[in-house]
Amino acid sequence: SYRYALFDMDGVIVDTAKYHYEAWRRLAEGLGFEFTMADNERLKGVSRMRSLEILLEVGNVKNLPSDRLEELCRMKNSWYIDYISKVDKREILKGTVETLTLLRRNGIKIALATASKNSQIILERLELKDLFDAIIDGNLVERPKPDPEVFLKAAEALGGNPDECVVFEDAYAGIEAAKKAGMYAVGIGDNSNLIGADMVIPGLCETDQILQLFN
Ligand code: B16
Ligand code: MG
Repeated sequence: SYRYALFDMDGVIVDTAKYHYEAWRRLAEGLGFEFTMADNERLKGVSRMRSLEILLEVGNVKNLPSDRLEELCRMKNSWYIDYISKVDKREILKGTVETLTLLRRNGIKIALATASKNSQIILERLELKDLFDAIIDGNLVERPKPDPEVFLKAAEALGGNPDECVVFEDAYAGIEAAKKAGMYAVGIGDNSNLIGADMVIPGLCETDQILQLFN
């Protein structure tokens, strides 16, 4: 049975997607095109540079030199950090603290497994750090989701085998990564976006259903 729980961050434990969107929208506006909320769906779970590539595709902006791409990523991130440096506990998604606390009480080891390079500041602001036995974020992985690296590293940090791990993910790229890692994948959100998940639930507020997986 399952002994380890791996949680994605953005969209699973905290509602940061809107800040990512606001920063990308601002960048697109500066470049002279519109970037909609529907376009933004494609960026979920995807690395910062890959997100920029998708955004530029939407705006039909081509052939920028790599130093310009780096500069645009830096601009986006500095706005994003401005936004998240003000977040507080109200932005923790419903059920997160209860579910993680109960899992811990049942002896389940817990890791954060996120593509974000900003996990430290977010966990500090939300005072969630103590709920995790290991934190693997975008600073520690080379290959972004859908590559399984982030989840394999998280399992290793907890001392578990992939087939003992359950992954909680809101992005299609993350579900793909979890399945490639050989783990059980729980999709968070809407069924239609999360093809391939072993189970889909609306959020971590489904505490009973989640705990059952570990019995
Ligand atoms: P950063 P997750 C992902 O976090 C986000 O879903 C994605 O939109 C973002 O581009 C990526 O982190 C990188 O984040 O720019 O903060 O390094 O869902 O894997 O927790
Ligand atoms: Mg996510």
